[in-house]
Amino acid sequence: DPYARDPIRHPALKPSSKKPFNAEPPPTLLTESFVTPVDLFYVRNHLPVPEISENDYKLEIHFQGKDYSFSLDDLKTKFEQVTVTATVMCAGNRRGEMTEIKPVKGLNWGHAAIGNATWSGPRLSDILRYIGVKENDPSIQHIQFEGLDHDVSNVPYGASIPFNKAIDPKGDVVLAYEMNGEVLSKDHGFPIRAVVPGTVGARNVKWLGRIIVSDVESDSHWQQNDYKGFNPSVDWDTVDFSKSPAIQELPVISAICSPDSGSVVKLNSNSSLNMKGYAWSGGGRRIVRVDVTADSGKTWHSANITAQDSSKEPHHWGWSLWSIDLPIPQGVREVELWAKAVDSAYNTQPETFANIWNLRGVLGNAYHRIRVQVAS
Ligand code: MTE
Ligand code: MO
Repeated sequence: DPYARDPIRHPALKPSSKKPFNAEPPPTLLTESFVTPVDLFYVRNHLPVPEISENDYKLEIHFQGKDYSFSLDDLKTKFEQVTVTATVMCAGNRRGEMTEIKPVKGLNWGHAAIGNATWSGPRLSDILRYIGVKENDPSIQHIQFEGLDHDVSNVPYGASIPFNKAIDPKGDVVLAYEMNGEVLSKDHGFPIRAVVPGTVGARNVKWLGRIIVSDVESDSHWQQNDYKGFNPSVDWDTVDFSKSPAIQELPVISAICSPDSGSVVKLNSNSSLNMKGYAWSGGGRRIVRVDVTADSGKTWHSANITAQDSSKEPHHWGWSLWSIDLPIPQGVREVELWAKAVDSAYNTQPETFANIWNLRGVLGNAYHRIRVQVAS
């Protein structure tokens, strides 16, 4: 069993698959802290967790026919060390809601396949410059990453990001060896992970083993034939993966984490209900507003942003937490609560999943709607 040496996980993580391990925490725990605790951070593995010894670890970089190699010590001492606050989210977060429209292919995620952390290590842009990569070199278009995890035929997990993102010091791509100030855990990529802020989880390659400076995207399955969006009418007979770009920046999203969907809630004495959630947007766009309604949009209220870091858009990589005491009409027994966020480019979320449905169930960012019963 290639999964026999996988790490022990926190019992609160709810698996949608055990081998490989994929799990998310209960949504109500997500809004308890701005920085998601490591052991409650969702896990999305495609393959067994690789065994890597710190002393033998080498990061290989391939550039113009040459291979460069860095030990963990090199990465920790040769370059300026930075700490970046960044949210990582799976493209399939909230897939379960999309499935209610029509089945899709993919793990059945709820709305907690997202987490916010601080990541520390050297900047990728500094390392690339160190080996002689020039920012204006027209022959370089993509930076490819390979993980040290591989399938039974020895094919590693792989992905790539645009060169512009990688070489831009303000792009804040970090080769992290620490998460929330602790040594990176096995599930989250020990000893080194590429953290690509503002970019879909799939490109934040864990157990980073090799970087390839290239004119083309990664040819991996995950870059070419997965993690792409499609027209809602495209099905498995008509889909052509070569026609859609690989997802990089993610669109604006929000979700209600408390109360729990389907729960029985008690109103405050002034007939209001406390609601909490997260909101985030890709590409370094900050959340500027979260709107909520208890009457299907007749009346919208703006929630209070309760936690957000001070970095400025378009380099704002962390999520925002929000909270509101929302007035609930008197005498109501059941109420539907909706939330939608607005980012610093005034992008907002689509109303429903019906018109953004896609066969892989990715990019599910419609208004979040939950129903709760009101206790008498
Ligand atoms: N990196 C490697 N090497 N192998 C993987 O399976 N999964 C990717 C990405 N990086 C993956 C990987 C996907 S799809 C996501 S959503 C994130 O890691 C999940 O990161 P996490 O497990 O730290 O939350
Ligand atoms: Mo993912």
